[in-house]
Amino acid sequence: RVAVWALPELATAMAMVGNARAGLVTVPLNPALGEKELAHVLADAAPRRILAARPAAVVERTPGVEPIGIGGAGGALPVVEPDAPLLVLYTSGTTGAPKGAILTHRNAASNLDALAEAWAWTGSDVLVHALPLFHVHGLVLGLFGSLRVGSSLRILPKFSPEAVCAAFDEGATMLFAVPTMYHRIAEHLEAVPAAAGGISRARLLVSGSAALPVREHERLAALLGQRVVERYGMTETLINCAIRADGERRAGTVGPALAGVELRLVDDERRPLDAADDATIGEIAVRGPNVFAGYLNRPDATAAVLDEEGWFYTGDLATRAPDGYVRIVGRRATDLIKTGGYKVGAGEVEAALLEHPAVREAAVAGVEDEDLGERILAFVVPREGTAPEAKALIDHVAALLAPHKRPRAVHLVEALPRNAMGKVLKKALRAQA
Ligand code: MCA
Ligand code: AMP
Repeated sequence: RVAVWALPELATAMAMVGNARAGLVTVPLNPALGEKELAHVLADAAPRRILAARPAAVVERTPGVEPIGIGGAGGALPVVEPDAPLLVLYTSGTTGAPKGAILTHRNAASNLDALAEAWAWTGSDVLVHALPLFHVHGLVLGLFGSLRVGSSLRILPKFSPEAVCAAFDEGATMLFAVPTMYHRIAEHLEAVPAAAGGISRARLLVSGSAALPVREHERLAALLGQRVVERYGMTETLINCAIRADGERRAGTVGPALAGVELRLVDDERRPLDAADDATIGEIAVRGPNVFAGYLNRPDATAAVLDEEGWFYTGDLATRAPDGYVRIVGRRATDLIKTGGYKVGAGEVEAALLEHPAVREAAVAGVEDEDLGERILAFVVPREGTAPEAKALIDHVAALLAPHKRPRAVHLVEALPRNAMGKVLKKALRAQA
């Protein structure tokens, strides 16, 4: 395994492609990762090298493994087996530190070929995205997808609606973005209607990583004169469902299962539900060449989500229409938060807060947010004689984990509401917020 300091730069793409061709496994590192999370990833993945565009700038952050620069080198390439690992991508769970999902060459190749077919994605496309290169959306779909299909790619190092619109004025044809980005694009187009010229002629605008609310769909359709298509995926499974370029663009749905992906709804005992009535709710289970090879060093966690027949249990709750269109209605774990398209476990933020000397107890919950989908809130019982400032606690989490995991607000409380078993009542906290 070789880690790559995943700055949005050409050198990062070179390093990851080079690793893949050489049969090495890339562990992308979010350059904004806090010290605690970075230490966890380095200890868990134990990379032999860290490749960085500017190694001198990160050497102090990676004790134990010296970062080295990225450069060209010749040499014969080995034959890489399809089931060889390609990536280890860290993803949050409800409790504990993030787990490394192992994705293989076959996972990526099969999924990208199915997506290219569904979206009529070809070498004449110019894809634009401003997504980070350390998660599936920006890395596998955006970067590897463009390279596999042969389309051009414009990576915007920092998202802004202006930069996205400018890319379309200059000939981009496709956009991959999270709902927060679409929300900000809509705000921008309402303020500056003339900016819609290029983007309204886009061939395909794709949203994913979190639900795009129906009202946002309609608002975008009115502003752009075309509908955004949604697709649904997960780090462990890549993309499971997608609305096709030539399919019906039904707001609030993520389309049918992608070619090659078997999908079913199951009940609480994981028994298949036959219903395809757009009403019966079950957990989504998937099977196919898209399903990952397991979590690194975590056979227990792998066994909890992947059964012996190869079915992966997503934790997402959905209905299915007679024509196979899937509508996601919620998720099983209330302690998983999706904010700006990033998955954050409430438990990891609580653990980080508890490391602050002024924190006696902490509870974290996600509440609905127009821009981020969900906003992270923290409820803290301070230690006696202390009155920690919200900003200090927020910065503490940003420094230990990553800025996107920081609470957006902290409420100091005298006690946390608990049930008879002593479990914190997150619903009561949300209501209080
Ligand atoms: C603010 N900042 C701070 C602090 N407060 N930094 C340190 N400490 C603090 N206390 C900084 C942030 O680092 C950032 O800096 C800036 O202030 C703005 O912060 P924020 O508001 O958090 O960011 P944003 O600009 O609002 O980001 C919105 C975003 C982002 C661009 C939509 O959330 C994003 O890129 N989301 C994509 C997530 C994604 O790719 N998910 C895919 C997962 P600076 O601006 O300098 O950085 S894969 C997946 O889910 C599956 C497979 C799927 O289906 O796709
Ligand atoms: P991650 O662990 O970051 O890979 O996030 C995967 C999760 O994001 C899924 O399990 C879903 O809960 C959510 N997700 C991804 N795409 C969509 C979508 N189009 N609609 C609703 N939820 C989505």
